[in-house]
Amino acid sequence: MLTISAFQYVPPFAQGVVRDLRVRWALEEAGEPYDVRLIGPPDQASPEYLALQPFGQVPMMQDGELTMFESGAMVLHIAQRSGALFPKDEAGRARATSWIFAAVNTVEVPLQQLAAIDLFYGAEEWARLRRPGALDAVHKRLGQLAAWLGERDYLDGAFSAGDLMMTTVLRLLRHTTIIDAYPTLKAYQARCEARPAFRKALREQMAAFEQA
Ligand SMILES: N[C@@H](CCC(=O)N[C@@H](CS)C(=O)NCC(=O)O)C(=O)O
Repeated sequence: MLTISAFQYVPPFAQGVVRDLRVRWALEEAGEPYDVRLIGPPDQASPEYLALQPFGQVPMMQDGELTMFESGAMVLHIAQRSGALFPKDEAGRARATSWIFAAVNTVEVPLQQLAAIDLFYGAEEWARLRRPGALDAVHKRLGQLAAWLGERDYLDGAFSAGDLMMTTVLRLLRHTTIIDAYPTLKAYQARCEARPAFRKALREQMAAFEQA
């Protein structure tokens, strides 16, 4: 059976946003069962794990002979072969791929920078000085995303892997109320997170932390 890696434990601020959530969600949407290999810091630094995930991060995914890293690549892989998360037509699939990359490359970067300032470096002087600029960068991207979304329910037609990735990226702001300034984005995030596959993926990630 397909296996993904996830952390045995993370502090509460990270619970529910660790990036294996994306892959779990995609697998739930695709109806693919999976095993989870729970790891901790010693595993991350081990030669055995580094041979599977070059950066010692989670998630890693093993599917038969295939080993993958990078959550965006995994979600794309699952979407391509299941059909559950991708439109049927070639152009629609290409556009959904654009949204996967937009989520991880264009939107996640500023949101992650703000989250790091707030959650890891809040007490540092440089973080206090940098935060206004980082916040502006977040508002710029959210404003553009909200403008694109308009009155649509999803980014491009029906729910796709692009929406899945974008929703998990928006979750990086959950320690703030920033999303409240964008009611359509907030409703979009809630709409995607209401999907049974998301609820199940989140429950599964949290279950490991509760056990730990
Ligand atoms: N671009 C990678 C990022 C993975 C990542 O940042 N994973 C975090 C958990 S959410 C991690 O393993 N952090 C520990 C580390 O970087 O050492 C992906 O999307 O898979």
